[in-house]
Amino acid sequence: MKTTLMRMSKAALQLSLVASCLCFAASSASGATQTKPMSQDEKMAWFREAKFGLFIHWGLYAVPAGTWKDQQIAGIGEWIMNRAKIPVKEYEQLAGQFNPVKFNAEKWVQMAEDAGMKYIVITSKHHDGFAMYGSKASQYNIVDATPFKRDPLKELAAACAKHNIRFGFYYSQAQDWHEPGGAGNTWDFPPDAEKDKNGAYDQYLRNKAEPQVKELLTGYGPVCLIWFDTPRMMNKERGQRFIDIVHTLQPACLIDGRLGTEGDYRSMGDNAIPNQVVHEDWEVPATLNKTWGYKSYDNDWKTPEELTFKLVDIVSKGGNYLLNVGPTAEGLIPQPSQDNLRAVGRWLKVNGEAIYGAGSTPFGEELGAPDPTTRKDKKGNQAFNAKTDWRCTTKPGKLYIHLFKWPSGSFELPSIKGKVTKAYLLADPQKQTLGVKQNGQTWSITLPKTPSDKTDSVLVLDVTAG
Ligand code: JFZ
Repeated sequence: MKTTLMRMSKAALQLSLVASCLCFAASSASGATQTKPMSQDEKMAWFREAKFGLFIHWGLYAVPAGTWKDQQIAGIGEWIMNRAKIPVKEYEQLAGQFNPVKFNAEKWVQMAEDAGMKYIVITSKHHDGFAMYGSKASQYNIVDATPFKRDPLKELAAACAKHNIRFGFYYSQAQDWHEPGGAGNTWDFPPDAEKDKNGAYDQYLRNKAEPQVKELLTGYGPVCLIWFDTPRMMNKERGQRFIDIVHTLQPACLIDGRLGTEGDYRSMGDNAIPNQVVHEDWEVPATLNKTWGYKSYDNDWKTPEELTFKLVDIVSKGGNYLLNVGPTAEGLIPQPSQDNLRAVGRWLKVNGEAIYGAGSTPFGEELGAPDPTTRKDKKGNQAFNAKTDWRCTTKPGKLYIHLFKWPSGSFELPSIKGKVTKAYLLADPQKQTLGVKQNGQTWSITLPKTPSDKTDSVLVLDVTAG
């Protein structure tokens, strides 16, 4: 070791010290040591604690904002190139108009923090193929192709590090409508099946997608996860190449459930909250209105009450909520998005103990039940009659009963094996004990007349193991 050190030039030595510090920083952030590989539980620990993340869909599609040549284009905003079948040469012109001078990484991250969100996932490249960071692998990127010239992902990475919020990237690995070999663009280029067979798709993967994922994993500090999506033509071997890149460069980085081959957790369908508890790691990506990328005329906002219910509902079923904003081409997060998220954050400030790191419900009857008839839901599955009066989240020795409908007089707890030793409202700074009556294995908790929160009053029950 000594001789090797001596043989190294001063510059090389400095470089290697920097490299080892970076490596240590990256792994210590997630609790691993360099010698012992992380267990899956260690790797998932932050995700299981976090529960609530901010998704950001931001790209050139924010410029047309849902309207192309005076026509409002139906569907989600970031799909406008595809829905309006805009030729690559025309869509590329948007880059020259993209100058989000009001973008302020600090403000975005502060908003996520105010909302009580613990991680941020931003589109580094969506299906339109435009990289929202300074990429060496493709000139079609925000630094080289827009008047803005800045790398917002660098600025966000720094702000996240400062605020102790984890940072990850959405990356569209398969669909790339800008490249002849990428999947999805059949209006400028041949059908996908042809690209698959003639090698164009693999060429795109090797020359653009794989190098770009490497860039994202080397230039932006610790990356908490990569959110791959729509795995068209992603077979096991192609998926494995991405897995190898992630594992080699940042072993602690999680892979979502849409790579096309197994990831670290399950990604549910968009806005699709399961009816029952799911006993594995999972996440629901969801919108605040009806679009991911900004659309100027989509004002169909979910209310703070709905968002709080969905967050609690998801946590009570064992999952994470990744909730999206679509910033404008000026670089601003729409005000209703900010207001509604901050309202959820105010509830979390008081009630976060019942969310962060909390586990799923031990009950289930409060979630609802399958419809007894043969009625089908919109997706053709057996209809489910959801109930919304209350939900339950848990921690060792604690049941958190989320009361969305305040019962008059008392709350009746379904059968449990253990004993309730104390009951109080989470919003009560004095933790004043509420009356508890046992009737066999069920329990009745006496409640005050008025709820402690107009949306979700959390009743805490200290319980002994049965
Ligand atoms: C995708 C993207 O195409 C879309 O633009 C957005 O980024 C969203 C988060 O993900 O679309 C999907 C992918 C999967 C499902 C639905 C929409 N799904 O499994 O239900």
